[in-house]
Amino acid sequence: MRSKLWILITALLLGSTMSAQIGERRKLVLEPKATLKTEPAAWTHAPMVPAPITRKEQRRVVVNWEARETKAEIAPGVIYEDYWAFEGRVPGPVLRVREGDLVEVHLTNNITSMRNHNIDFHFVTGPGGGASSLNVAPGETAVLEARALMPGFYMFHCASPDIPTHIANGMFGFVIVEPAEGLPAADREYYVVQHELYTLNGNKGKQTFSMERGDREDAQYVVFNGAVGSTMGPKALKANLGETVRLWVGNAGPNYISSFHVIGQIFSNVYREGDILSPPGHGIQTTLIPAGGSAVVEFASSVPGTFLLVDHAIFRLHKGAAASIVIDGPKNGEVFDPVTAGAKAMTMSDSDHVAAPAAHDHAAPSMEKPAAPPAAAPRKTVPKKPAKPVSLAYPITSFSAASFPEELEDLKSSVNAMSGNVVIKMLPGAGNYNPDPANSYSSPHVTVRSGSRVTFLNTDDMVHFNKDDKGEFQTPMLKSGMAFSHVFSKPGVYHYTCIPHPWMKGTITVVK
Ligand SMILES: [Cu+2]
Repeated sequence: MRSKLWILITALLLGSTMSAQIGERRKLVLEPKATLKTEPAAWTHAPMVPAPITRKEQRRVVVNWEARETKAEIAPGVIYEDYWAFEGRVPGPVLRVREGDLVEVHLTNNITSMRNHNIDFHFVTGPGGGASSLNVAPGETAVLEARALMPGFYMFHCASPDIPTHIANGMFGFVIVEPAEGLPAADREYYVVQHELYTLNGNKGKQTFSMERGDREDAQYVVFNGAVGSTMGPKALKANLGETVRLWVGNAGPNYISSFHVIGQIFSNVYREGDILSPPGHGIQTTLIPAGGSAVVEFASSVPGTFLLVDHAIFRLHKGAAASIVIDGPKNGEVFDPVTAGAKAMTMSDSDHVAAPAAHDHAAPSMEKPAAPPAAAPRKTVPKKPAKPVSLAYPITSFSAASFPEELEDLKSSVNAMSGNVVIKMLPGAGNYNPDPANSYSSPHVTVRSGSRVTFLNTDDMVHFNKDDKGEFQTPMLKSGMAFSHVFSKPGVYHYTCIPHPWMKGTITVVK
């Protein structure tokens, strides 16, 4: 009797140990297919995300997608001729379903395609993730029904041979499978996908896929949402101060792991690898996203500004791996206070290059503010004469013509005039990587007559200094609001670049 009891206790203990090791299995009772109501599936193009699902029952959701071989501008002036896309865009759509839903996918391959295409859905339990069932020749349509069994944020991609080529050329998208109980609310949700492109070279014009570069894992471009600069400037993501921003971040690869980071933000929640069932990690600066995987990150900014989304394998910035989010709202000096407003950046200043007056927002010094160094600590070096007597730098406190120093009257002149003087503005945001010089300078390429004065005027909030390839001129460090002029006497083509920001390139052509 007693031994039987012990066997029972041991069995119970073993049983509990086993279930602990296995972990909690999620219970999902599937409603029979025949009883499910049917509705069109909710999907969007990047960077938008379909609204959260509020219904409480399983449905049959119908997706009608088309695979098409197309082309797109992947960087300024670079037309990629091998963009193969779901629903005409790279990345492909993000679909949002609920756990237990039956997803009915109709995939049509456009009649103009040159290849077969299909879809391997990572959310699908079944051979190939459905790829062989959905394999379609040009002009064909195939249908797959598959259940969303496990909540998560899943990639899908074409798995038609050669699989790497089809992924590299843009055939991917993502699926959100919401848990039956839903997700915590977020004020803003966006869909961002990183992937890299293997082109023959970085030249403008037509580009095609390079298998050799793909094999070497030597990408020419690393992009967010399909193209360099696709999610910057006027197309940046937007949110207000204090709003919870949830980014559904996919990494389509095909090769690179992403070290995803938002400069100037800390993720309050990270659902690593798209695991939205486990409690998220907190206080995370950078999260790894595997190729063919995802992460869901959240933050609520307590200060306004423009924040860059990057892959912190940071040289990829040069390949285009940047997007931005603009947080709108009033300044919050309690959290972030640029006390010296950039005055420290003038370490290379000399008496010819006077700093613009520091912008001071503060009526009274705060307790935390360190005492200002005496006389703003200008370096007491021997004032250097400008290398060329015709080159001068000026502080400009306002861009209104009335306040320009006499020598800068020419700022009013039109840009790129064949005769006379021109002004080249360093544009706001020029310090953020962008391969198109038109985003760095108001007129990156100018032609002037010999004897003309060319003025660089920094309207960006970062420091820039330019230099040409012939040793003709070098600007000092130009703070925001400062200008520098040089009179060109020798005809020639002067290629110039900003020393700290090498993508800021331009030419000054001087003719007789
Ligand atoms: Cu394909």
